[in-house]
Amino acid sequence: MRLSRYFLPVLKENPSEAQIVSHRLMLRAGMIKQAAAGIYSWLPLGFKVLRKIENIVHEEQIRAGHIPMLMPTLQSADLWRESGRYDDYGQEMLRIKDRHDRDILYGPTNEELITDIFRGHVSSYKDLPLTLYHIQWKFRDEIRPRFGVMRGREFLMKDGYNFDLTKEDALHAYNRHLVSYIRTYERMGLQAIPMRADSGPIGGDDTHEFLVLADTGESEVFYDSAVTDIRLGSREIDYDDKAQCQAVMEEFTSLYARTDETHDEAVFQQIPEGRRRSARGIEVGQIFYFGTKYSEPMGANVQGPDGKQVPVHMGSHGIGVSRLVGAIIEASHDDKGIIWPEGVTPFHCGIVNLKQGDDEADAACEQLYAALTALGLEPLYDDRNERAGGKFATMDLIGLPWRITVGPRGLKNGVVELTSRRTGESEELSPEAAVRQIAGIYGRTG
Ligand code: 5CA
Repeated sequence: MRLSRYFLPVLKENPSEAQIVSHRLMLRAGMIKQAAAGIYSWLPLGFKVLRKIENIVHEEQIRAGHIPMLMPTLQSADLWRESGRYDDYGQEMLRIKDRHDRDILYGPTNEELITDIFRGHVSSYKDLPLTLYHIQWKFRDEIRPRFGVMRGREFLMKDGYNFDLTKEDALHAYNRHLVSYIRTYERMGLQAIPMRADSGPIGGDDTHEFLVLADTGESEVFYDSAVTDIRLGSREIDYDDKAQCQAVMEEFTSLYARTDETHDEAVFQQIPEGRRRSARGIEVGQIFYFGTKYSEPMGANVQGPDGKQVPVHMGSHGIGVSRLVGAIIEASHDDKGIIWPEGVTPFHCGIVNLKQGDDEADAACEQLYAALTALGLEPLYDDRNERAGGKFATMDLIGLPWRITVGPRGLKNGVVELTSRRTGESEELSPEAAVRQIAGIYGRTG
């Protein structure tokens, strides 16, 4: 993409309505624009990051054996009456009447709808286990939408639902989700710690929230500092291997880590004093096991091996896809702007032409652009007639992890400059070597 043809409405001034850094930077970098309270348009740069996050979520869900699909945003109230949640859900649910005076609602979550799909099509234990998921917009009429996409009213969520014959199988699904979620967050450059939490309106006893530690987080959390040393890394996971998934789950959840809802001061005090931490965190996901809470009232039964009808054991599992954009920025920025982790960056690198209109500089930039594109990479080429300072400031603000700077002086010596956004360190090297280095960073080979 060439910046002269792109739509990147960056703001020079700090928007006054933004209270936290991610909201401020998303507005300044031209990623989002508020459409109404808690409702946002995703401008091209923001949309690109959102799609990258979605893709990682899809890849890791499919790797774990879960099946993608798509359910609508609008749902019939009748299904929610069956589960008993239509009256329970309260004012967070946006209720609408259609022209025939029928009650519909904008889905805040999908337990009822997926259970209806399941009961309409599955009748035997032989079709289990089954985990279906989708990535779809949700609406919750939050009392206080705030912090931009972090607490929106309309927000994008990945929600998945497992159907199993037994509690034991359903707990394997729980563990599978826990492991796949950690892997998902690590690919985005995030450490999200699973913490024991409260299940709220979804229900059930077993639930973990995934929290990214950040001072601006809305949740109060308590944990043993040793929990922050655990990483999944590049280990091989066999998602069909119950024992392995359980072992990883236990590794990540045995140390004390809880949100304030489940915090137990007496247990907390047993941790060695130097390791006791209380902090704030951003909730980027939550997993639940709730057994037959929906299958029983809604009649989602299967025939078991003994011929008897039994309600299926279920759980649901959510990732805050749009909230993650803000969470990543909270975890990765400096006073100049965003610093994207390579896994989610909207463009792989920037190309800054210090002297637009100079034949040699223009030609060198075009060649870099073509070489990177040929490797399947997406560079953002700042080809505007702007001062170098302005170009650097834009690149720093939008946070591409790598920048190649091209100018007549360097080209005389056959070099361009490759700069890391994270460290600020620069290196002079030939254009070909710069392309090779960037290709290596993103695992592309020519
Ligand atoms: N049905 C279950 C799991 S699919 C469910 O709805 N879980 S949830 O309520 O915990 O939501 C899942 C994730 O969505 C949360 O962890 C959070 O990251 C994100 N989320 C929830 N509410 C909002 C909101 N108002 N704005 C942005 N993200 C939100």
